Amino acid sequence: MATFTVKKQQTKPFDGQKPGTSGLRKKVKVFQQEHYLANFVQSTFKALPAEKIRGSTIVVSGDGRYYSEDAIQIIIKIAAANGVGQVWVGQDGLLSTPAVSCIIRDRVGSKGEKAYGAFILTASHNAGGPDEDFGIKYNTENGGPALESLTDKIFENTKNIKEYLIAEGIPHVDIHNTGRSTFSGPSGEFAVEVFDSTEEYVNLMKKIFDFEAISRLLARPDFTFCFDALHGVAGVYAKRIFVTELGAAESSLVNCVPKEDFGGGHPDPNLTYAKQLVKTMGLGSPVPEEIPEFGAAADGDADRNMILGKKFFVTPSDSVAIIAANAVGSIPYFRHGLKGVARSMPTSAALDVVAKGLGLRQFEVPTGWKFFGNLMDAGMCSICGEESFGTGSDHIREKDGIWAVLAWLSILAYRNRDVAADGKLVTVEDIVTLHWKTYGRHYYTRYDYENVDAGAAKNLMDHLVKHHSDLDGLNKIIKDTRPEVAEVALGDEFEYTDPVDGSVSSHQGVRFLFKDGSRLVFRLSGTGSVGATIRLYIEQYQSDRSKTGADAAGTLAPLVQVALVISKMEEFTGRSSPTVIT
Ligand code: G16
Repeated sequence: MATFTVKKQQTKPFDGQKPGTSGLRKKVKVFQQEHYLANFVQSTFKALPAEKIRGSTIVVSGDGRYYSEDAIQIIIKIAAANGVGQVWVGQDGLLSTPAVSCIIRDRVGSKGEKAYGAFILTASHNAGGPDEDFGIKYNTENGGPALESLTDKIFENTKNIKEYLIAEGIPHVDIHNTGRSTFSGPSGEFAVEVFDSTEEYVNLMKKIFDFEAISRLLARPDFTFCFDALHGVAGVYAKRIFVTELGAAESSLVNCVPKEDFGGGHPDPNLTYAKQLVKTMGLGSPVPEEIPEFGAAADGDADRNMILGKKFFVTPSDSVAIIAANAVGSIPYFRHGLKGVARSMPTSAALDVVAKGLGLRQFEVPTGWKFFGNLMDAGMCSICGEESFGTGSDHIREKDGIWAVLAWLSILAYRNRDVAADGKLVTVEDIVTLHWKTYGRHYYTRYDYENVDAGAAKNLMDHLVKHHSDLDGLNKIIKDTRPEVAEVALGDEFEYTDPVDGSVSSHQGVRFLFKDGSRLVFRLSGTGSVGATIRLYIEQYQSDRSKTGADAAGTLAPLVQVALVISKMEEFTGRSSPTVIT
């Protein structure tokens, strides 16, 4: 057994190591600076109780993006030096974000240990490669992202760090073959265990869903299926679940080999970046002759998802509402009912209408999956979702792309359980349009202005807040711009008081709530790595069941125009159009 010693390495603080909406995301070149990653990891260990770290098990893995293997080796050495007992690594360093959450909650090691926390190496949907992004985030014992109280402590530590602990004598650990390597250090044995990345997660999915029912759906000659992993880590799980377990054709999987640069693409499952899938599903041009009935994509770390039907896009806000409305009958895990539902503030209120209809508790939280964790731990919420293509449930404490696809396949399987009288398949579009007829429709779109000058973005937000103190003036501007748009009834900055621990999160987005229920929300993204990204969320509710089939872009055009005028978007940013529309 190799032995190691602990060295105190002198270092200096780096600016800007503040974790964003979901961890620290920067260009690879920033992370490659000597001591940069080590500083952040040491600052994290220092923010955690020493007695919990001593002898603990920590998971370290991610979406396999460029720099992951180097980062895993560094973290192993710092963990050993800080007294961690063992590090669990998914084979090849791969674990999706939802699989990490599952591993923390469910995996029991050979000696009966459970994981205490995890470093997830991902910048999610951001591009990868030597000139692109890397990221790291810490997840806690409940399997969810660290709460603000912890990330604030980590950030404080990064500002004062003078030294970190690192093990000397641990060689490069093989993370490509499963097995256990042990080392002897000053405080006893330290181990690195490399294990199959899919097993626990697949077992969990089998407990939640009726795999036989989904297999029967996939076997129908009139049901065709397509899944695009955008070269992210979802490919590993997709092969095992959709092909091996559920019998889908291998050819239904595209871009399912994980690549460290995501094949040069942007692993973001939306209408702009999932170009190949969008085309396959008949939403681009030219329209293919054969279009699958169901298409889905996931992002780099497989926590986001996009659901498409034949020539049909399901907005993420509708997706979570529809899953909630259909869960009890379609998904065995929910057969005893839902404890409640939750959405992030900018997500459309489609979920609220379902909650009201079903008599469920409903919560509106700030953007960031971490805010759902407390509700779930307290047994207050079963299903939640975000407009940013995140959907999930209390089976883990992260959003879950593969879970969302299985949820949709379950709903389709349930709706098609008996062959319809006319023999026709109930499609994704049928399910969504029926939902609108039952609950009304929230027309919804999001405009992103990416990589805007940070100062200009701040000035725009300050300008918007000023409108709050002069609603009469604001309503005059609106009337002059588009008289058909309703008046603003309330303007504020969203503030959330966590009903479980009472913590308060302020400045979580600038809101304009209109008298007819429409909403405009402006936020600065917390997940970019350069400059600022302004997000503009636009929503209009149509309760008249006969008017739910209109074109979304046309319906929302007046409200969009109002948003651009009241924000002076072009004046502040110099941008005449957004970089991404979803
Ligand atoms: C993260 C969070 C999500 C959040 C999203 C968007 O997702 O986990 O809860 O909705 O960022 O954040 P922003 O609007 O601040 O960019 P991911 O998939 O990037 O980890």
